[in-house]
Order: sequence, then structure tokens, then C-alpha cells
Amino acid sequence: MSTFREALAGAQAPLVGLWNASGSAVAAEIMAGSGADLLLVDGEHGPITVSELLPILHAAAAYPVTTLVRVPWNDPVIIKQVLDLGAQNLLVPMVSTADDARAAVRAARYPGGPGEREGTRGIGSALARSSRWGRIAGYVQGADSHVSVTVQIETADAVANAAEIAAVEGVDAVFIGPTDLAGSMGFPGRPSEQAVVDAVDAAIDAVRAAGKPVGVNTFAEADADRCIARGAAFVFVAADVTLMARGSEAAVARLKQARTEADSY
Ligand code: 3PY
Ligand code: MG
Repeated sequence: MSTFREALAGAQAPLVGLWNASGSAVAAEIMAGSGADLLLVDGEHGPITVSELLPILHAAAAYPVTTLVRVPWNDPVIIKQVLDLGAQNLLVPMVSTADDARAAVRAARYPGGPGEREGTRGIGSALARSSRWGRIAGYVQGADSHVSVTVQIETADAVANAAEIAAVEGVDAVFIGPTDLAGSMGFPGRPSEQAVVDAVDAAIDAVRAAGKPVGVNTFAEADADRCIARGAAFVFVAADVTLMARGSEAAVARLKQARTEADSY
């Protein structure tokens, strides 16, 4: 299937994404069929182990959506397992320096390329779904074309290093995480602080100046509009768990409220 890199290159408008944070393949399938361009499966904060990822990939594969998987950490072992399982588009959290970005790219690539393209991904493709157990001819030689790497800028250091991080060869896109960024700037739980908003905007500008696509997590409509107006190529606008939490609250709130008012007479 085509990669996130190709989806970005072919996009006529900013891509809109949803999170699967529940680990439910049913929820993933519901969202994959929603018309969203992107589905991001969260292995960092979601309770999703490597084997639990497989039914989610199966569910999403039936829909015209580009699926990304966020690994829990910039860890070559987990990156190898997730790629071998057949995830094609990695999102690597907490990338704060160009060295961190290079490490993520190396972990996603097989060895053998020239210079910077040297990778450390172990070669087990004959045993793995990534190559459909050897049915994709030349998978090892062509693996880079099946895989994309997006790194996450979500610390104050990362914003300072955004241009260098974005410029790393093999980084296909950069995703800004305002929530952790707010924490690292001394505003835990307050991503709407003006200083954090300014840092997000500065990171958008730096990544765009480096010539790479940039995206932002924007669960508030106004943030999505602002980031798109500033040049974001993709935004993630909701998660299965938040939609269910807010939707379920709303479904009961009116009648509960009416009953509370009636009881008080
Ligand atoms: C963050 O905001 O910290 C993220 O990781 C994306 O939601
Ligand atoms: Mg984060």
C-alpha cells in the first residue's frame, strides 16, 4: 500500500486524521470508514501491544485511509517489530535532536545503503507480514519505498532544533505534539498558553522552511484552523476514546439534568 509520504505528496488539501487510542479493531474500522485521510494507532499512550496491533491493521486495510502507528518510544527493537508486523508508517515520539531523528531513521532501514542510508533494522522479512512472508519480491532491497518515518516534536529543545530535525534525510514529515510541549515548557495540561501556541507556530515555520511536511495535533477546531492557515499539511482532530467519552456524556446529560431538576421540586 502507498505510504504516508506518498499520501502527503499527492494531497490537494491538508490531510485530516483520527486517533485509535482504544486498541479496539472495531473502533479502528469505524474510524477508517469515516472519510478521514489518516488513522493513527497509538502504541504510546494506548494499551496496544505489538500483537494487538495486527487486528487493527487488518481492520483499517479495507478502507482508503493511510494508517500510521505511533511506537511507544524511539526504540529500534519496537520499531523492528512494528515494521515486521506490516505497519508502514511510523510515528516516533519525543524526538528532540537531529541525532534522535537519525536514530529513528536508522532503526526503520535495513543495512546496506550508501552513507547516511545505513540502517540497523534486523532482516527477518521472510518470517514477517511486512513482506507477506516472502511474497513481495525484493522486499528487503525495496523496503524504504514501503516505509515512512514521521518524528514528533514535543519538547522545548525539539522546537529549538526543529529545522535540523526536519532536515534529516529519511525524515518524511514532522508532527508537533502540543500537550507534551506544554509540559516541557512548564505548563503541564495547558497547551493553550500563548507561549505554547507561539512555540507550535515557530515549529511549523521551521519545518516548512526545511521543506518537509508538518502536522499538528489539534483537537480544538480553532487550533486546526490556525495550524492549517499557517501551512500544516496534516492535522489530527479527534480520538476514538475522546469521541466516545464526550459523546456518551452528552447522550445522558440532558435527561440526567432534567431528572435532577425534577427531583429538586
Ligand atoms: C502531544 O500533544 O504531546 C502528542 O503527543 C500528540 O497529541
Ligand atoms: Mg506527546
